[in-house]
Amino acid sequence: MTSAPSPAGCSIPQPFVPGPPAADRSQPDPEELMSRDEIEALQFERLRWTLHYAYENVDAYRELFDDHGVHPRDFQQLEDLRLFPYTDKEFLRKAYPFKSFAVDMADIRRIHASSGTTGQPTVVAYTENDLQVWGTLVARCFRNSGIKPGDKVHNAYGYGLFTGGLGAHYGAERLGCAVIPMSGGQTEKQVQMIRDFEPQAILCTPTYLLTIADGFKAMGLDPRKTSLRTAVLGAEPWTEEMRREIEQTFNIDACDIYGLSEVMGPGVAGESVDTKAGSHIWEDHFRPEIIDPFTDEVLETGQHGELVFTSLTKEALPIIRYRTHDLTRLLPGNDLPGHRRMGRITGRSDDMIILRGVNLFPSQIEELALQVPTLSPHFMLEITRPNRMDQMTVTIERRDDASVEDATAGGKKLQQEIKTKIGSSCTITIAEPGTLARSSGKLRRVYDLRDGGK
Ligand code: DLL
Repeated sequence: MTSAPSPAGCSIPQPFVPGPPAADRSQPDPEELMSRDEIEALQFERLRWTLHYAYENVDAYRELFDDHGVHPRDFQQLEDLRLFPYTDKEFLRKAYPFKSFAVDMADIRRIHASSGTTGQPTVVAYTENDLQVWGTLVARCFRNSGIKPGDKVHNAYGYGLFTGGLGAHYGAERLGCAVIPMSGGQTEKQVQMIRDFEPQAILCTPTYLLTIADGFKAMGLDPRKTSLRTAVLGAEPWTEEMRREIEQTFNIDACDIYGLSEVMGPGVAGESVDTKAGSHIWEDHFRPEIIDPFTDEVLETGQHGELVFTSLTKEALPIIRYRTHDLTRLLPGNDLPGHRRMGRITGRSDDMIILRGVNLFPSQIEELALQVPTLSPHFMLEITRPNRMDQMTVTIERRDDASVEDATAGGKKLQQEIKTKIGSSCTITIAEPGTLARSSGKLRRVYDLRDGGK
């Protein structure tokens, strides 16, 4: 095996050498086609490297492992990953801004940061190799989702510190596409560029694609009659009902893409257009685990819980057992047997609404609302506590073509469904089409005004 010089030293040579892009970019990378046994053998070798590398190059990991009484030498088989402690956003925040980096700044080529609605943002970084891997994995996602080399790709993920814009951009370039770097916002301009440049694919959040659909309709245009064939959507939770809505609105295939800045950015996992059955996690670069978020116990493939990731090849910012707070389950690989899939993210453990003792996520409301034909996918949830009793109001727009009476009847139906399927009482307010706030990126659906609001 050849070993790549690591930017910072490690007693074990970096087992991963990024190769040149595949000559024929429409073909899978060899690692994509590996069997489960081959992937696990690779994971073992790369995990061993990562644990040593993190311990030897990041003080915070060394202290954490030492406090936990564990040493990278203790990793003797894949299951031994459980011996190592979890990390989380707080672990990275304490190292703000650059103390979690494992290499000198001279070896860093890019820095991103998460928005950080509370407290300090989390800072993430990439070496040259890291950027190559990122581009390769995003390209894999796009190819599996049906984008082809030579396609024009309209990228409406936000450019900037957010990893969505640039992450998607370089992935599409690596696949051999012509990227139109639109970023989010300026919806009329988005519509114009889609009409004039005739892209085959669009990349954005699912709720922003709905905003773009509104833009088409406002200009008297039919979104089903564009050049678009494929959308690769992510960065926020969305449901199967939302997929159907988007596919029908634009007459396209819509696939999921998942990722988070701390682990890499978009492209940690991506969905195949042939199966549309959950995103393949690229297990040659990330080892996923599902844990019980309350007991921290590791769960079996198929069980619901919190997704945890360990990076296998990252150089600038190795990630060990990072708790994402995203709730989902792992599924066995299907068309790519070496790479397990993840189910849809049902919500984040820290975004769960507890309403009079009942736990609920906005995605459950989305699922039910979209089954009522007179109601649109545009809704928001407001939680208040008058007289010390939790109260949820769902404000939802009626569809353009539904009368106020029909939408009101639809609202009653939704209220009953929420009561029977979720177990929560709520008030439904029907809003006029186009009156609720639209997103140009991640949409905020929940306004919790209890305890003064957050
Ligand atoms: O949102 C990276 C990304 C950009 C993914 C573009 C896909 C497309 P962050 O801003 O760090 O990174 O936010 C990460 O967003 O922990 C999830 O809670 C949520 N998320 C990302 N993708 C999905 C998805 C980017 N496909 C956080 N489904 C994650 C549900 C998602 N939630």
